[in-house]
Amino acid sequence: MGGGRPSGVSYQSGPSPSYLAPPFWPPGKPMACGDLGDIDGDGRITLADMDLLTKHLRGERLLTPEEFVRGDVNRDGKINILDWSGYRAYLRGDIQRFRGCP
Ligand SMILES: [Ca+2]
Ligand SMILES: [Ca+2]
Repeated sequence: MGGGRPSGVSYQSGPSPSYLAPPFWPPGKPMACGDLGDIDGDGRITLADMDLLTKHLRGERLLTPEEFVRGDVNRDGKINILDWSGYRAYLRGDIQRFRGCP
């Protein structure tokens, strides 16, 4: 079960998951506040972060406690579809800040 993955992690500039990436989406955005939303710690909010959240929701790769905190973009203490929707809105430019921003 589980099998720890190295925390450095492997999201280079490979193809984005097509189900998450309609062509009009930007490749990534700067962070809105602190490190909130930057699950993989590369300094930007990108589809790679959203993909980690998706994998967590699917149970394919659970977030570490640190990743969990960064991925809980509405800061309700849970990771669920509301956070996923927050990423989508942020990456699409529908919102300028995550709900969890101070
Ligand atoms: Ca990131
Ligand atoms: Ca949440």
